[in-house]
Amino acid sequence: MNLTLTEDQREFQKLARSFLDATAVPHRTQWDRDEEVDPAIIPQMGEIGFFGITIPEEYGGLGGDFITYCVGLEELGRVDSSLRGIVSVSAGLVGKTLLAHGTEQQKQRWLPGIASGTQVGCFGLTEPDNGSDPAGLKTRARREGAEWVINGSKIFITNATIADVALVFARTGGAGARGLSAFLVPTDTPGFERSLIHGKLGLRGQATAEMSFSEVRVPADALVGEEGKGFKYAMQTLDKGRVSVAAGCVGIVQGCLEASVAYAKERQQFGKPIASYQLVQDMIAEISVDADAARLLTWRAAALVDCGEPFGTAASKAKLFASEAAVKAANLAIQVFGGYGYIDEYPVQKYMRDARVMTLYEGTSQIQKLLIGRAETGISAF
Ligand code: COS
Repeated sequence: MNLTLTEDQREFQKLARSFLDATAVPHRTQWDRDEEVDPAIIPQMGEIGFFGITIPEEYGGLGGDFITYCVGLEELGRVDSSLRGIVSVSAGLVGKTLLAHGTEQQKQRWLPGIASGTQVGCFGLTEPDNGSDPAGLKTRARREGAEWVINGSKIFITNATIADVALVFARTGGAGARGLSAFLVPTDTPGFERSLIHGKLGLRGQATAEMSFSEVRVPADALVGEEGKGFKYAMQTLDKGRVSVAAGCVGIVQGCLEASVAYAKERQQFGKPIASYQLVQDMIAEISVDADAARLLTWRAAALVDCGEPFGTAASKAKLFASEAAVKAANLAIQVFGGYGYIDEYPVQKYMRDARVMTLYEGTSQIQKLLIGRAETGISAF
């Protein structure tokens, strides 16, 4: 595994950083207050390549590798995790499931739009009663002639209100993991309602919503892959999703580091910059080591993806470590900033609020530990 970036990856990092510094940094506080990023930035991010990095050229993407994708997500996380989430869900969870299991027609229909950021996808797995345990989800799809008819509801769905298409997991068979199937449902299908969730602690610029399905009819060819394989597809996709969350968390840690260093060198107390105090350097050193450790775990998982080797446990380790590191780094950064860290003139309180969900979604820290524990012992504790 290469521990440094290639020339091309560095170029992409530079491009991503300068784009985000110019178009997102000046607005992220206002987007956070307004609970909405400017939707115009989504196709602009598409032009830079954030959505299309790992989508093959024949579907309008760049055909790049997973490490480059992680580099892009780190830069997004460094600036605004709401933007990172929009990309991770649309290009990642939806795009990657389609690439792996969609028909040629489904790929042609949706991937070019997703790759360019002119169309957005959302991933409908979580339900009000099923978060950590998606095998028990209750949304149903029944077959009627040439159609599937979907009934049920989903919650905490990133992108739901801005999405053109939802990848919906629904029960087509009996109880448990083998009874689930995946469907592509255009969001303008009659009976499909979405309602925005307000008042989130973080990720405020990103649309998070409930979705409900009342006799929603889709054609037979809306089924993705094979009937009864939906749980497996969701788990495979979430393995990659966890690497992408980890990459976004690396960005949060890096952002906390850069903000803390800059502030500590400028802020004077007792007649000298606070960066000259050992206890402040202690906090900066903690954040710095965590940034490197989280990045290396993330790149290791991404490198395994690129080599086509098993990466699920590496993904869980990266996601567990990086998400916990992001919460810790944001907390330390606020400590470095003192009272100024508590107001939104500076980014560190937003890092704290955005980081907090990272240990919850795409598998809680506890789920990651159980997956790592199962891989180590061969014994399932759930
Ligand atoms: N890749 C491919 N297949 C997988 C898989 C993976 N990562 N994980 C499980 N499967 C398969 C298993 O091989 C098994 O297949 P068979 O029925 O053919 O044997 C099937 O799926 C059931 O697996 P398992 O028994 O492990 O399922 P569980 O219900 O015990 O899964 C965990 C438990 C905790 C792993 C799972 O429910 C999970 O990851 N939960 C967290 C979900 C999550 O992240 N939610 C947040 C969503 S935010 S979008």
